[in-house]
Amino acid sequence: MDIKSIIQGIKDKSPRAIARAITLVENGDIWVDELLESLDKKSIDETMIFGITGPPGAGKSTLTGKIVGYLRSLGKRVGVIAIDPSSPISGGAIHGDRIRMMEHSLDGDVVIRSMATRGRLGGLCASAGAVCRILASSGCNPIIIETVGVGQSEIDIIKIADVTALVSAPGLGDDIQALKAGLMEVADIMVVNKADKPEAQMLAVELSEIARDKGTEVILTIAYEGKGVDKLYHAMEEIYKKQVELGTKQRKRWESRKKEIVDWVIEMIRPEIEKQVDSMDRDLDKDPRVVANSIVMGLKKERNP
Ligand SMILES: Nc1nc2c(ncn2[C@@H]2O[C@H](COP(=O)(O)OP(=O)(O)O)[C@@H](O)[C@H]2O)c(=O)[nH]1
Ligand SMILES: [Mg+2]
Repeated sequence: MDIKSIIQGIKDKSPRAIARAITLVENGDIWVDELLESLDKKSIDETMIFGITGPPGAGKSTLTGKIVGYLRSLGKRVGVIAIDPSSPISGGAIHGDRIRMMEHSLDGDVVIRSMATRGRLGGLCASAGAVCRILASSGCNPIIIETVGVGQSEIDIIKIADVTALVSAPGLGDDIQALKAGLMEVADIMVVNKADKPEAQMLAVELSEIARDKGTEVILTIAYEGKGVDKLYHAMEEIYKKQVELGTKQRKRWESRKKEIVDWVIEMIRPEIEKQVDSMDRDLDKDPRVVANSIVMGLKKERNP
């Protein structure tokens, strides 16, 4: 497939063209800039990007699957980006997530892409941004990004989203503490899933107290029964619309773009630096920070000789 037919294929919603385009982005192909520049700016601007995050086991994938089902019933074309947090060692792709998404796998209007973190989140954030724009250009609206939210670095990924739902559930133990500490800042909506369990009410009360100051809504769901899913979706859409009215959506997008630019620059420079460092022998007894500084000085000199 040549670049022209990939570009046309994205417009024509061809699954093969979309997959090829994403692979080009992930492999850093030389044609990628031409491809990304050709994308439909209006669609990119108008596509809603929703984030679903929270600790493992909270029910994010189940919820995402049900939201997709709901959106399909409304006739919408949906993109899903599932960030796989597994290490290269476990290699454990999101097998369970694939199964939960299976019912949508034959639906041409559900574009699902899993992305692995492979230990480097900067590169992933950059690629995920580009993947979002490809999906938006192929007519997906909304796009849902599902990611585990445990560390600060994972939180960065979810900042690509315009509106983020933080999913928790009873019985997850200490994860709730981490959730309170780190993830509250990115949550536009709090979801207490597994509302079929009696302890869910307590958790909802607890989270409502924390969420009250920010005015964040708390929504109860039973993901595997699809209960509360439409309510959650419409709450996210409402927040998006409000953000558009207030101009906060655009501001958020610019911030996210700035971050993506930095991530891309680092990704692009990284191989050259790695090559330099790899071929190094005599400086290895020096302090690593000192060596790093001399490499950076060298880069600056190259630019302003
Ligand atoms: N009791 C109960 N279990 C649920 C509910 N939603 C999901 N689960 C189960 O919780 C487990 C984790 O779900 P999953 O969607 O993989 O969570 P994720 O790790 O956050 O993506 C699975 O076994 C689901 O079947 C719910 O509403 N109630
Ligand atoms: Mg999952």
